[in-house]
Parts: sequence; structure tokens; C-alpha cells
Amino acid sequence: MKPRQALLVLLLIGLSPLLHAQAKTRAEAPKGTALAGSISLWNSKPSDRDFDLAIIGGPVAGKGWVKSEGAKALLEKGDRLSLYALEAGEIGTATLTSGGALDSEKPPDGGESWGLGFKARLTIPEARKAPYEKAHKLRQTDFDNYVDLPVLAAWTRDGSKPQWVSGELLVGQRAKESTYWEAAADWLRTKGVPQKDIDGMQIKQVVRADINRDGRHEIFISLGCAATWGYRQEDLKASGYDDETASRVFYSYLLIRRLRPGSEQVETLILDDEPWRSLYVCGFCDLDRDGTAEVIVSGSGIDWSGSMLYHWDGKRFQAVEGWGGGC
Ligand SMILES: [Ca+2]
Ligand SMILES: [Ca+2]
Repeated sequence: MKPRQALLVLLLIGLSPLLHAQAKTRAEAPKGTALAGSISLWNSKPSDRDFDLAIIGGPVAGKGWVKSEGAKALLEKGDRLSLYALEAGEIGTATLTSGGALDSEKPPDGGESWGLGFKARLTIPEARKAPYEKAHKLRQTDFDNYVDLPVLAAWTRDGSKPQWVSGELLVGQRAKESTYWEAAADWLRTKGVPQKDIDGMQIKQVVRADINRDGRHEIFISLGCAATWGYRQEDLKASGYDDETASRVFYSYLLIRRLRPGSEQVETLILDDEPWRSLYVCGFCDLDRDGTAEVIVSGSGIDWSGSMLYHWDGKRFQAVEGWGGGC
């Protein structure tokens, strides 16, 4: 072997771990870098003022799924995000008017996640005003025409259009009963919830969408017991329930009902089962472009209000959790 050839071989041997590491990183990296967040429009006109925009997180090439601090470094003042209402489609843009701020240096509960918030100015172009008004009207409640319109915000690093997927709000704020009630009640029975507590179930939201584009709908059902957690705790104590029974009486779920892919069998997947909070679908967007849209949700509960997303890892939905701010 000539000296130059030997040098080349040595060089390649020296580089091989690096080349291998790079190949491995690329294979594991999501296909795009993108982030999702949410804004809640509480009875406000978009031009009224700056809004609080909560960023949850998203896939980052070479890093996998990031949240809060990892997402903070990607966005800066002046960046624009696309805004989507569940069924109305793109309604406009949010332009960041501040840098990102974490709700706290350390999560107050010692957990892993903390909230990332920005201020944003919203722009609804003339051509999108009609869909925006339609979405706004759909969220009007019987309570003094109060409106709570959750809006999905999406950003891609390469500037491409976010892969938003439309949903259909089947049961929302005005719903009193639902054709999904029986299906949910059947499912609660399998969980051992006593009948008298099933009778008090509330279906809070039902959303239909085809998030994996196989031509079949996934149905998202948010349900819970009618009474609030605090009230029921005292109620149960007075009634002498033991802990095990109490755990079945308090319930709050975000479920997916769907036909198992490649089968005609109905299956129920649990996205969230924390009894102390209620989660609602805010929108769908395929951030990592793997063909299945992520589910962006928002909600509130005891000492908690925030937004999260779920991504499909091929076997189950994995949560990326944020807290505080947003809708
Ligand atoms: Ca589907
Ligand atoms: Ca995806």
C-alpha cells in the first residue's frame, strides 16, 4: 500500500464512527422541523390586541420531539405561524411580537415540562374572514353568547405549508346529548364504572377526522363525570366509598374510537385518562410528515390549564406535554 493510500484508509477508519453516527442520526430524525401551539380566542376580535400563544413543541431534525426549552431556541420575534380552526381551515397568521418566555425556570411540580409562551399579533385576511366567523359562531355557548375558539398555530422551519388535517366538530358547546353517549357508556361499563355514575356522564366534545388518511374516520370523544372533582371527593367521602371504587367514579377521558387499521373491528384508544382534567381537540397537523397527523389538544383542570400534542409512534400515541398559558 502506498503512503497516500494508507493515509486515506486511516482517515476513513478514523471517520467511520462519525459517518456512522451521522447516518444513524439521519435515520432517526423526523422528516421536517416544525412546531405546534395554540391560542384561545375568548370573545375577542383578532385585531383587538396581542394574544398569548403557547408553544407545545414538535419534531426537530436530529433531536426527535422537543418541547418548551428546546422549542424556544427555534422561534424569534417576527416569525410567523399559520393559524387553523378545526373545521374552518386556515384563518390567518400569528406574527410573534416577543421572544419566547418559559413560565418558570423549573417546573413547579418537579416534572419535566414547563410552558413556553409568546405574544403574537393575529392577522385574518379578508378572504378568510367568512370561515373565521363560521368557526367563531360554532363555539358560541348558551351562556351570554360566550365564545371559546381554540386555534391551532403551526410553524415549519423550511417555510413549507404545515400539513394541516381538517376535523369536524360533531358535538361542541351547545350539545345536550349525543349519539355517541351509548358507545361511551358501554365502554365505561367495561372499566367497572358504577351505572349510577355512568348515568351522570357528560359528553363534552366529539370530533371526527381522518388523521392517517386511510379513508376511514377516527372519532375523538371527550367525556367525564358530570360533577366537579372537588365536589365529588367530598360527596364520595361522605358516602363511605373506598379508594378503589372512588377511582372508578371519578373519570375523565379523551378517547379515540376507530376501526382497527386493516380490519372491520372497532377499537377504543385512550389518549388521556386523568380524572382531574378535561382535554379537548384543538386541531390536527402532521408536523413530522409521517402520514399520521398529530393531535393537538387543550384543556383545564385542577391547578392546570394548557395544551399538549400526541404523535403516533407506530404502536401508540405518545404525549408531548406543555402546561400553563394558551387555551
Ligand atoms: Ca383514518
Ligand atoms: Ca405525524
